[in-house]
Amino acid sequence: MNTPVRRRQALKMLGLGSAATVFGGKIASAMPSPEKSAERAKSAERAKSAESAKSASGLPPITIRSVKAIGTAPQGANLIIVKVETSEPGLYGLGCATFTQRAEVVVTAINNYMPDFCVGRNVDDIEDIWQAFFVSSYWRNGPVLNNALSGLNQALWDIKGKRANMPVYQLLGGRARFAVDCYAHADGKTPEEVAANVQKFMDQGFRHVRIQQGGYGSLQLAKQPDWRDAGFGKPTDDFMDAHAYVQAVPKLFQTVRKVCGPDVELLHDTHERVQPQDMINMCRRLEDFDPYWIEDPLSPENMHLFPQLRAATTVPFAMGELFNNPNEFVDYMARRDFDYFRCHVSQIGGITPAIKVAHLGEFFNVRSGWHGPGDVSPVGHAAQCHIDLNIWNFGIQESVFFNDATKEVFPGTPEIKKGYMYINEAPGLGIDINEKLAAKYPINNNAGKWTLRKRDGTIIRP
Ligand code: GCO
Ligand code: MG
Repeated sequence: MNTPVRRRQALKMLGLGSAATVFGGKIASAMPSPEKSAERAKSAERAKSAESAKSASGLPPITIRSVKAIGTAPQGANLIIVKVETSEPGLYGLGCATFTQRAEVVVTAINNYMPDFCVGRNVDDIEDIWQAFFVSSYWRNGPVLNNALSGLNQALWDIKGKRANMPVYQLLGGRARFAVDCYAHADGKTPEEVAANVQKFMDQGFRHVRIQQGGYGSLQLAKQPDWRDAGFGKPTDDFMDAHAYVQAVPKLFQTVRKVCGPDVELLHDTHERVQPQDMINMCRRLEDFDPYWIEDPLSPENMHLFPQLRAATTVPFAMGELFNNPNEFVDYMARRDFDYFRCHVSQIGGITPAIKVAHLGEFFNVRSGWHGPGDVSPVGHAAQCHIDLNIWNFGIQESVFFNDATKEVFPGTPEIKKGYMYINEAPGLGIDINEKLAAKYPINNNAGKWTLRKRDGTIIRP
């Protein structure tokens, strides 16, 4: 005779899940097969980890639903943006993947390879996704794949900020300053013209100004391109006279200091175009003009000469917009061979590696000077602004004036006021893209003008 067993008592007694089986009276037959119980255990494990994942962040796991590249050139320079859409309707992230000289190759890397790699992955696992994609091609550390990875990485940080309902700099640890001090670019055919432009930026509130006379290497000073007369190379190739340039830079600094005074911080970019020994001589002649930094004094191929250069002069150095991978700069930072790292954030793979570079720099008193001209998109500028607000060893940020068309394509583009760059307090990176408007400015695939020659036609690292 079946005495009615109190339900809770029965469950305790049997320690089994489903009450239904008990009351059916058929206990023996209910025992699941070993496979079935293994299967049940596994899905219980998955559910438990999902459950624990959820409970840990308190937010349901969200996965990547799609990844695509958006190319646009509202100001002439090719800009590449990665858009990551998620399993949560309306939640997406943006990231900068701008390698302006080979933009279409980055688009291919993103559109043809990232969906297969990314779709279904948990958007929260930023570090894991970075490490996994970094080696997913086996051959790694190049400008194309690093830029693609950067776009994905910055987009995931954007998503995490939106999910946490806070700006990315807060996720990084909050502000270390109220705004991002930045430098402007003054150029001109003559030192006097450059000095006048420096004065204009000082009047706008800039405390740091980069001075160049006729762009990199002062090409207007170069006379008699014998290679061109000899029919060597392409007529469109550029011609530089390094001797004339090395003579001109100290005169440029002298004139600007005389006109603009001792207080304005003056930066100069030699763009790796001068032989190391000439660089030493030129820097020695600049010491009296107290430059804030001399940038890319050596090419990445000549990094081994940095200790010699460093020992020969007191001017501060900024290095690194051409760096791809850490091996190119870790030892030099550790030896304090330069004072500012100039990485192009998307070239090294995004916010995740950039934060690591910055933290490494803190221990060796090397400060930031992220690369930030017109071939870093407004999304990239926003991303590095979040980093600049947070890191202690911030140095200075390169700025660019985005035109109205660009600001329309990218609502939330960082603003510049009195020499400071400001991002908004919106969650994530605080910037968006108008894809319809972006399509109005298609990218182009010309190979760019980076062929520079000496008088005899020898190629100069540009
Ligand atoms: C800088 C850089 C740039 C690069 C350009 C290459 O200091 O801003 O040297 O001007 O030449 O970004 O595309
Ligand atoms: Mg530079």
